[in-house]
Amino acid sequence: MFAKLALLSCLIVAAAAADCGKQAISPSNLKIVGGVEARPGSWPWQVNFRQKYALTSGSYQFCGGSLINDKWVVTAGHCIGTKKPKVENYEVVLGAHERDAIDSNQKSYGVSNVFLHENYNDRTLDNDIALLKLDSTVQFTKYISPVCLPDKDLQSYKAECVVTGWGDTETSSEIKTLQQVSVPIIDTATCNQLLWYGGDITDNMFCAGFADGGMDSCQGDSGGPFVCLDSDGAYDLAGVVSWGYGCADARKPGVYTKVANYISWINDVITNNN
Ligand code: 4AZ
Repeated sequence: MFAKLALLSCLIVAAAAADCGKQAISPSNLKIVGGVEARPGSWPWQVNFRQKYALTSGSYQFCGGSLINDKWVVTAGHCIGTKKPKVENYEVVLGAHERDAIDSNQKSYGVSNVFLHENYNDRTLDNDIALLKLDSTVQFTKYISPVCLPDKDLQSYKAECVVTGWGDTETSSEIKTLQQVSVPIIDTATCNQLLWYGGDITDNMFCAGFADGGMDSCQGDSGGPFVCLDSDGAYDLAGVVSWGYGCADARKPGVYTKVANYISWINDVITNNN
């Protein structure tokens, strides 16, 4: 986090949706300018996506993700990449606040299967989305619970949206607690202007941030949640941290995968592989 200053599937989704997007621990004030440390447990769908070291024991956080039900995580396609992933090297930690330290509220899961979007393009980052199936069922706690999938257009979110992660910060790359920053959605016509992204923003992406920069997601936040408060008081996973030119630079806001375009893809993968 950069702080510069089908029927069955319908039933499954409905069951998840009833209890999604609400935290037992309310987040700290989002109106603070700049990224701040999150209140521990206040983003209970945040996934600490880790890879095991090849030669020594242990693992390192390389991406984020979002828990969407008791078995499935949404992340970015580029966190997986186009080479066949070695699922045995992945680790999904839920309920974490410190990036690396282990505390009593967190739980670690293995990944049994990975589903990269069939049309993921690693050059344009179009369709930058993937699903992870966990190797066992998640028990929800005060610190671990799922986010809702979006059921509306981006423009209809009235409240501010928030991005969370353990990615790089300007002040120090050594901030190791979960950070949050509130960034507004920028319309794609603006974001595709010549001095901005000059047409690289597809209909499967959206931009969020400020014309002058200053607040943004950054390297290491990829795959993580961009959530917006719905009128029903629950958070929806509007975006997945995808890419950007640098971090927090003027006219180069963060770019996010538009999750609303993938609802039937997500439901199909889950229904066919549960
Ligand atoms: C990355 O490399 C990355 N400023 C993530 C987000 C942004 C840029 C880069 C957005 O993972």
